[in-house]
Amino acid sequence: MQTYRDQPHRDHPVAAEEGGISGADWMTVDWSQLNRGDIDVFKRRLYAHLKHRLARSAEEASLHDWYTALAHTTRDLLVETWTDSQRAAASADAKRVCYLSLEFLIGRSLESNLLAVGMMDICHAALAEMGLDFGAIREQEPEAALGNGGLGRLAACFVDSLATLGIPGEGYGIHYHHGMFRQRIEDGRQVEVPENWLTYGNPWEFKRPDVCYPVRYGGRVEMVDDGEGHQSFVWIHAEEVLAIANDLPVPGYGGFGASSIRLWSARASQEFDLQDFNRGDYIGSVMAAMESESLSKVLYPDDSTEQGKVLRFRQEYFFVAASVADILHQFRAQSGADWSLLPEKVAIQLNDTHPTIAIPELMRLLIDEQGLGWDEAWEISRGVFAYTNHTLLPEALECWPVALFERLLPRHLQIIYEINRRFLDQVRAQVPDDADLVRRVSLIDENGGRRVRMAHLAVVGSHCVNGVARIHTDLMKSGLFADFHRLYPDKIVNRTNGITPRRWLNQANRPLARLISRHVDEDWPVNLDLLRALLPLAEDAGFAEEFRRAKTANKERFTSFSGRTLGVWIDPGSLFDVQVKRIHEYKRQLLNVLHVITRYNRLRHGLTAGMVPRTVIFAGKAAPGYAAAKMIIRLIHAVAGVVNGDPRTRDWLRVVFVPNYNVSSAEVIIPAADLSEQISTAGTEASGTGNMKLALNGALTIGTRDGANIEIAEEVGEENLFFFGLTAEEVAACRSGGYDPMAVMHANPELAEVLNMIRGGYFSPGEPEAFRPLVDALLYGGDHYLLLADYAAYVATQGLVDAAWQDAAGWTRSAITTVARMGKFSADLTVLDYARDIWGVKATAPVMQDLGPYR
Ligand code: 26V
Repeated sequence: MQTYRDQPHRDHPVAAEEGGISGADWMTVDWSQLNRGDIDVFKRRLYAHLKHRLARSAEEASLHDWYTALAHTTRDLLVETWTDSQRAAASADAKRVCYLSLEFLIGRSLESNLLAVGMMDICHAALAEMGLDFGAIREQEPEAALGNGGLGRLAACFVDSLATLGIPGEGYGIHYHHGMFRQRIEDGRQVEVPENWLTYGNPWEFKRPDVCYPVRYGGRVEMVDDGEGHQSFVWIHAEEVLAIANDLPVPGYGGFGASSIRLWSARASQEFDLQDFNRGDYIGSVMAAMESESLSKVLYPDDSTEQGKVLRFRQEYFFVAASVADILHQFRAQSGADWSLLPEKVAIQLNDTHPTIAIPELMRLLIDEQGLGWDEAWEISRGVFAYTNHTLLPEALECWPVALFERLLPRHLQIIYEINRRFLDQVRAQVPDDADLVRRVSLIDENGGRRVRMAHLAVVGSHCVNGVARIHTDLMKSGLFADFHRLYPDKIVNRTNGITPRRWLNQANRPLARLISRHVDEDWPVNLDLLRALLPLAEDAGFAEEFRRAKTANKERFTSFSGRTLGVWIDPGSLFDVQVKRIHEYKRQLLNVLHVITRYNRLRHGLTAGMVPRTVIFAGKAAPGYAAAKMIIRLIHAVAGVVNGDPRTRDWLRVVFVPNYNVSSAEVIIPAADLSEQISTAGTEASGTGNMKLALNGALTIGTRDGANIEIAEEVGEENLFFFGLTAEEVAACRSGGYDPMAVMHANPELAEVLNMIRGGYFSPGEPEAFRPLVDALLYGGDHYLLLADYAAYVATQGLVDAAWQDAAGWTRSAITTVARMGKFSADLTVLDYARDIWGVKATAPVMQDLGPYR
């Protein structure tokens, strides 16, 4: 069997030109072995871009100019593999997957692309000879922050895996002009600032003005009778916008495969908006054009409700209509017009319900434009679509008002009604005399204003529905989708999330990656299970020492980052206790704060026995309209102010909030973590992926039995992490069994003291009431996420963490064991599982035929 290493490394243009090192492996290569010719060609290309693209000399060039030139030099290196792999997929006539996602949280691309094409060492050598600092140049790249958090980052990891595995397919999304807002902290409060990642252009993308589709809205539907009893429907639209493609190449690791992300930007449709619609009203027509272009202007933050967000609804249809049109266009070019073959050639994955309108859109195109009958169109459509659910929280489930559909997508509403009519007939036939079941599963929610339940449409219109961790999938079956599970017992399956080891270990954690590569088969970034070879080394004192040194190097890097950017001094010898994720009540950052204050009180009262110095690190954004989350950020800053300023405690306890959490800061924070906080109320975090990133970087987890934490524990062993608190079943029982948070407080004097301090203004002396609503929500608002119920267990378990930390050798043994056993969470394996059973597509990269014990 051929493996990755048996293959000659793909020739890069650089190497081909000079006949140089075509097989350079940046991980193991000795710098003295680098080919002189390759370094020189790299330099020449860099200068050429600087001169011809930017019209700058080396003397004049700013760091940003160097970044742009370097990005173009790198892009040249990956473009050949990219176009080759697209051509190969087309000529093989292979089935491909289209991953539809409103979010792709890509982060920066320079370093990951250089690593993927195996040119990092050449680049370092060239820059060093030119007197340039790669680290400083890298910092010039703005983040492609086209996502909110885990869901968007998952999409980016999956495309990375598609590329590395050589699976034909790509991502489809929106080319937002403004990505995720930047978070600034002023007076301890979050302030949102618009993000402008495109100010200087994006050197990675290829604009495709020729790949362009009209997207229509509004108007009315007319029925046409052909006189022979055959009726059809014509949608007379009122508005039109153009969707223009922008392609981002995504190179696979090792230079074999490649994938892409096609992002649509909105352009006004000239003839419609500027001539017919607004004839004679020049200013008005330009305004109308601006309005249509606003469609791709900004990413919506995960806010508390989607209700009434007309622009968001328009965005969803905009990218879906363009993507489905593009998919059909490519199918037709490749396979002709036998639409029954569509499911053999294309799989469309719906990343959450955001792209669910693709189901009625495909039905509309097949029936209204291609003349297929309903049954045939429905069979094709169900064969193509699969849906991933990412949350059980009721407030996050999309329900769009019927009135909005009537106004903007009248034909789609008709089709949804027809899907619903046929589906409910089938339900009545399958389960007679259960009117309540019909009400519960209907695609239309009739309570209050009528609304379309997008999740129900996604379930009915897909051949497969998946959850993102085992417990989440089980809860989908027993809770949110229980009725559907009874109706379609085989439809709901689990696909536990994964992360790309390329970015999250090989790139982000160079000290550990280098150490691993010295002891483990160098293919580990494409076969993460190879890390199991580290297991015997967990007992090796010499290796443990090197492992600790790698961790210390990462902690020092974080310390200098936080010193530089925040002016906060931290002791790299202290235990780095890290909670980085979106701020949300269900994730319970507030529970972490309750522990910090408890610890602070013990220190103030001289109860230091068994305690170790800790630095508690937070980072995360709150949705702009989410008052409680914003107040939690303010509280963290207030507590940090008191704790960090207290000479009695400052050597024992520090609190740091890193502003503007994003992919790039995650790459610095995560490798530095000793302890990973995964403390959501059991049953609320669908999976989590930060939990995987932190464990893969050698942090031990303190967490609840929630999401993927459960499967992480199964892999690394419960003895190597710290579980605490109520299980999902106990949470359900507690909520329905007269939970009394006030009684919990009265029974625990330490907890009472903490709550009184927050409530009484101890951390906000100038504004004593500032944080009262947070405590009142716990004591009088029912404490929906059961912070007080889990408090005592959490604090006690944090004590166990201190004790474990004092046994440095034991801690390191657990950390090494954790890293060694995280192979299951490579996104490659997750994507292969989707590919095999849900998409029916095949990987072509040779390395992935050898997958170790998992496959
Ligand atoms: C959105 C909203 C918006 C309204 C306020 C409440 C709320 C709560 C959660 C969400 C997130 C919805 C979808 C999502 O991002 N899910 C995340 O998906 C990740 C990838 O599968 C997974 O690891 C996270 O556990 C899950 O929260």
